[in-house]
Amino acid sequence: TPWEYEPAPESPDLARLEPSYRMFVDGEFIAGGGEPIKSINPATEEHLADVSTADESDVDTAVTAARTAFDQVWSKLPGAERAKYLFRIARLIQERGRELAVLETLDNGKPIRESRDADIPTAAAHFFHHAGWADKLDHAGFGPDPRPVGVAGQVIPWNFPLLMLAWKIAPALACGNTVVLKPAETTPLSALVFADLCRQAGLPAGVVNVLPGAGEVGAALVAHPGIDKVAFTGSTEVGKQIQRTVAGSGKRLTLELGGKAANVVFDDAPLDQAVEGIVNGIFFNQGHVCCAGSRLLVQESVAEELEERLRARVAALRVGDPLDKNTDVGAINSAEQLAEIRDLAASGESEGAQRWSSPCELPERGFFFAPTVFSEVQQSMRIAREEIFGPVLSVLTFRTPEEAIAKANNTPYGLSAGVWSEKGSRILWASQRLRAGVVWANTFNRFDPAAPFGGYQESGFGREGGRAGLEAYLDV
Ligand code: TXE
Repeated sequence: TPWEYEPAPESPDLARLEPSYRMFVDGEFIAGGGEPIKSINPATEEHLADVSTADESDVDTAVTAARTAFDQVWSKLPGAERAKYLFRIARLIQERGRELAVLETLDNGKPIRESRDADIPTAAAHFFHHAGWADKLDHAGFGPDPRPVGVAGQVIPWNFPLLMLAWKIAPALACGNTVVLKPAETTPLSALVFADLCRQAGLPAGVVNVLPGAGEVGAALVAHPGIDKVAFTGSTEVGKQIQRTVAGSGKRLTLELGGKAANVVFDDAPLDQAVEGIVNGIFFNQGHVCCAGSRLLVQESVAEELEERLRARVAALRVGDPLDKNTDVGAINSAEQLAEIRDLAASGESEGAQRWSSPCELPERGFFFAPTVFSEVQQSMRIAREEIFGPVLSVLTFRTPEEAIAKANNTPYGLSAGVWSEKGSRILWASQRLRAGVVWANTFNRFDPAAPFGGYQESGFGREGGRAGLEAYLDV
């Protein structure tokens, strides 16, 4: 593929960590008026860098810069010219892939193998994919004279900092919009290196602005009257608040929120392959994944066998130093998130589910949680209903395919699902009945920039990726 690149090194020096980082507005790195963030490494609790944050007046300055860049430069460029910048950005993500991968791992806690092989290359792939759209919008059937919406205010979470940025910024720029982006407070660093990379690509000033800060900065951005389109990925609770804020304002909105995906294993499934998919589904990125397969639904006749193989596999996962390229499960991103995971796991025990945790040894410092599997889970339990956003799997069983579908759909969410079976007819039957934006068959957590991603119900609305993803950034 065009986005392969050399592996990242193990040395943290290559992250080129600066002692302090400033926000990026109108093509310049400037100090913000907010209280600086002390960014820490969740795997060691060591201080990584100080990060300047925005206040309300900085939000205003950034939105004004984005508006000027939109009116005077970016919306006037032919699509083929915008494409060149997107290609350049994609290439620079590859070229600076080692630096970005190490930085992402330091700031987020995810294993270097994942940032190196998944986050960074997929972010580059997103820019390549959208570069290809920029000069074809007139011919892609969007309707007459498709035009950019204007200035996009984008708020992203901490689980895939650079990748979520790519999902948001690449389609916005391809369609001719300009952007003010707020990264999550615990993971602002890769977004600021990305800003540097935009400068390196010669992107005109004001086209991309990055404002680090806490939720209030996001709230001020979303509410700013100069924003035409809001894109948010994060918790369902904040998504609902944002929906109320923008109601009646005429702003366009897309929301990508939480999930509680069912991974459904039928009795004819290839069990070893399913075990790999279940492990990937819930332990990839420490389970900090909105589409994580957090509910395993397994047909009763194979449940015992599957659970036995699953525990043996989970016990072999290497948990610990995220910079070690052999690590499978890294650090939980923050002390707050760790406390939430512990709380939900404790509720599982007190509500009567059987808890099994991997006998792995956890590092003494840093935020770690042993991969955990709950069996004998009932649908009414919190661990079966609430998003845990951590390395915790809830196992439920079913007897008939109809019961599997009913249980899988018994959730207020609807982001993703998995089906495991040797029978194509059964997979099609199930995928037509599962109420989820993405259904994976005999695999899990596979992403492609050409495939639209997004959910139903409380998982939000709107799609990111592919042609459907561009609709959010175009007026016809
Ligand atoms: O999310 P928040 P948090 C879920 C997951 C997790 C829980 C809490 O279950 O345990 O949410 O995580 C910004 N207006 N997901 O607290 O607060 C915030 O600064 C505008 C699922 O981290 O939603 C950050 O940049 N913005 C999810 C971003 O919103 C606001 C990924 C997300 O933070 C804001 C993350 C406000 N009022 C968490 N308040 C997924 N879908 O993948 C906060 N923010």
